[in-house]
Amino acid sequence: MKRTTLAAMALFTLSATSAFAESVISITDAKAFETAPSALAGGGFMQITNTGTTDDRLVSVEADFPRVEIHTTEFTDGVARMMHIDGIDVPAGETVTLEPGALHVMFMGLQGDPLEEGETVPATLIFEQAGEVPVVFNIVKRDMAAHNH
Ligand SMILES: [Cu+2]
Repeated sequence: MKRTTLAAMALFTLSATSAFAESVISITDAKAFETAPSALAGGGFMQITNTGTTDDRLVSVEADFPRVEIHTTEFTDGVARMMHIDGIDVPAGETVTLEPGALHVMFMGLQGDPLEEGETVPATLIFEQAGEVPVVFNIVKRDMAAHNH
């Protein structure tokens, strides 16, 4: 088993729901873009790194919205279309990036309660191996390069 930092191990020990102590997931740059008042959904983005030696898979995301899904984006004739997927593989030793126009978390059912810059969205990522991994998405100003969300 690959050793990680003491801090990470200590955090992991505190996470009673984790099924396998070898699996270490770290999340960086978790963010969501502000949404228009009429938006029905907003996208969540982050980098997921698996520093362990066991392949893992993000299978669901829980947050305080009517529905939260994992989406990918497919382009057909230059038109982006989002598709609901079952999960995202995070192989051992690799980093998977969720970004606009690609894989993302979709916070759904925003009607009348848009994501606003400066707010945060606490969420729980559920992994097959690592179990529950808490994360906080920072809501930031919309990046024009990220226009399809
Ligand atoms: Cu989506």
